[in-house]
Amino acid sequence: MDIHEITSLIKDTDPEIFDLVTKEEERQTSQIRLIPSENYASPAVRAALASVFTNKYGEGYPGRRYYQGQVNTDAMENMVRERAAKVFGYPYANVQALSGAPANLAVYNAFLKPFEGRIMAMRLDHGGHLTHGSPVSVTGSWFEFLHYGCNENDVLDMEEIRRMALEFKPHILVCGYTAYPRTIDFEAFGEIAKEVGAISMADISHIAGLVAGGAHPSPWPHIDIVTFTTHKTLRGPRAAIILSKNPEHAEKIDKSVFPGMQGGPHFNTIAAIGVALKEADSDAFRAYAAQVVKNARALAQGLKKRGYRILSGGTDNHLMLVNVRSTHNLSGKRVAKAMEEVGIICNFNTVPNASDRQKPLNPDGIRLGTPAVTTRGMKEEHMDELAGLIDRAISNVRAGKIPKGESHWKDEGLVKPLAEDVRALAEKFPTFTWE
Ligand code: DSN
Repeated sequence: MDIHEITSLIKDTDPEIFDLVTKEEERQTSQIRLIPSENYASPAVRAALASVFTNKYGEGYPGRRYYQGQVNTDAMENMVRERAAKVFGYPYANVQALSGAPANLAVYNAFLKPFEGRIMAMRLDHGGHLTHGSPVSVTGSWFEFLHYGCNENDVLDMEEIRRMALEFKPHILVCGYTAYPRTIDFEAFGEIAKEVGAISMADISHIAGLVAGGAHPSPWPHIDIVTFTTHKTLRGPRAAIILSKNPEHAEKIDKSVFPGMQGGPHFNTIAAIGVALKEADSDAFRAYAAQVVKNARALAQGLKKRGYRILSGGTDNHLMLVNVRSTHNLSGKRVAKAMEEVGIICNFNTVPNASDRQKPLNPDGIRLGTPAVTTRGMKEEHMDELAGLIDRAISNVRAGKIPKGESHWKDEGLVKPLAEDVRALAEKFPTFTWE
């Protein structure tokens, strides 16, 4: 039985959900997905999610559960922890956090008391994350945050970060971002943390697959605690891993995840993490990770030569930010919506050094990434073709206020042929291609 047959089991029981699953599969196949935090999990990962492990409860950790019947779950969770440790080179791994936000909160909760802890992290509108102390996240109200940002060249200034850390004296210094296109200097972050007596933490959710595949430097041995989601470049299920270097930290983190923040682990998801880690520990995955970066560089280059402003001038990883307000007088939101109409899916995003019109829901930029298209087998030459398609879409979007009921396209006649060309490129690359 293949994954499509498993999906078809939904049909008789629940035709409405089956219909939406089928439509979503068609959408993911026919459109070009450039959201850098999305990917295509393999059929094996998806099959593990659908496995009998979903039927089992098991609060606690292997060998220390509150339920009987753990012979297979204990063996499986231990195996997944060992795989995580092997792939990332850290001795301790917690694989129970349900996703990235609870993983980050679990780390803060492991080491700090609410209303007493000081944390330093990147500001959200420069590429941080909600859980890095945004005022709308509990992290921002439970802990005192100081935020650093990018300099006028859209990159991190390690001297400035060091100066801020010496003054603020954080208990935890966070690096790792959701919208930063450049290599993170984990060694420099680790040294600053040591100098100020902080725990260093890296949220490598976006680049976990690149680290696993050797396409981005590893946080090991510079960073104390590493958190990441497993579904982005790592191409696993929607879940998270927390790595640590020393046994005291590992014990505190385990206690903070359970019983501190969660009940029973999702064993089917943990099994799927295991499958993803096994896939990641392969030459095929290392080639994939390298290709993700090559493709991102080629896409950035293709857009640059067509006159687009790529923040920081390019990319070292899987993503790029494009400031469309500065070149086309368009908001990122209008561009992202226009691109969706022709089948290219990205997300609008705040950018550093923005105009004074930038707001979170109406930012100056869009964020593009290559993990999903690379899984489909696209290479550098297709990135140039894609840049051309993106340019045809953006060049046809009207700037300024559009009267109600009027199209946001300059020429509506150009939309259908463009959508057909996007679909034709997408359909040349079936999903789940491995090479
Ligand atoms: N910040 C989200 C993203 O990068 O898409 C994930 O939490």
